[in-house]
Amino acid sequence: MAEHYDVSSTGTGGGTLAHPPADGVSGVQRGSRGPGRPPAAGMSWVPGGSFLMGSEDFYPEERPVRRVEVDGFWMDEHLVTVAEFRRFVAATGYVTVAERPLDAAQYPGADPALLRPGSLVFHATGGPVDLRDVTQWWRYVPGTEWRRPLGPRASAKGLGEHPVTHVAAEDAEAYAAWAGKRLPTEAEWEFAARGGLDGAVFTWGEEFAPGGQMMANTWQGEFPWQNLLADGFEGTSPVGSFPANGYGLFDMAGNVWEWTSDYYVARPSAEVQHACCAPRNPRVTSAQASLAHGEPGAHIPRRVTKGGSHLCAPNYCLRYRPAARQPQAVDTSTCHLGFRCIVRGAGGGPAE
Ligand SMILES: [Ca+2]
Repeated sequence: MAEHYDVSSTGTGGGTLAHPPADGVSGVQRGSRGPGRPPAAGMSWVPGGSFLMGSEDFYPEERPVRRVEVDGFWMDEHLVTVAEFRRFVAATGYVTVAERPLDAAQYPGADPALLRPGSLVFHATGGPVDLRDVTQWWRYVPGTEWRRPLGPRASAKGLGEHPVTHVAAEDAEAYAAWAGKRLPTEAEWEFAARGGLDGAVFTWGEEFAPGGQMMANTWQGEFPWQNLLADGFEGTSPVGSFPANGYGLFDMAGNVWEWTSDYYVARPSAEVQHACCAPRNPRVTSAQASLAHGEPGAHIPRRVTKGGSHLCAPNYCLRYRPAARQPQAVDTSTCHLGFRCIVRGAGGGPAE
């Protein structure tokens, strides 16, 4: 599992949401209708432009704020749903990573009873626990996969319009290829999530719940035991249950984390940080650079995931923000990680 930071240890404090004033929204073209018709139903045009990527105010891996430029692209308005993923599997016979037999050699020291196909499921604890020990609330549950996201014995009825979960990076890539789409880079994802509000803390502005309105499916209360459900959802929520952002995109914060195509590095490269002009369509393509040396599973490359989830709470993981990012081993699937796709505009974009 990816590491987490306690907000209080970063010196910001859970209540510190003020952000330095954005220096304008240069290059952002809000309300652009896009170049012609969408390439597929349910996609919004994200106009591209330059923006301030990252944040100085929360976790170290989001720093430094730097100006970055991306070209325009079409993006799925909502997360890929269970129903959509079902159509992909029906058409292709695709088998996800969580359904495949495990190679014991890849998991030295693992309990043989757990070396069966499955995925990670969250279990709330009975009370406060040591937040450094993720095994208190994450369990590998054999038999869990996208059709049975809550475990093999739990009902999956009524989840068709929820985001698909328990998908590893290659599952998301396979779906995207079938749909004629791509996964976004981290920069594309973050630009899209900001919805034209350059430098804002949240995808909708500076306040967590403006006028008392909940804007995303997150965790209210003390993680991982006290879920106050102020937003009405304990686990995932049907896509589009909360207002869209400035580019017409739903759930760009909360609900489930989203895979990107970039490998994870803790800091932007020196070229990106010190470029004379805003880097255009930056990406990280080195799997080697993403390895977490000295940690369990260090041989498995990690991708950037974005957006936070229904398990993100201020006391543990205040990551339902566009700048937030988290590494995830490419073969890992969980109950709070899904994806959405993009189609790059005629103007280009990063080479694949
Ligand atoms: Ca919630």
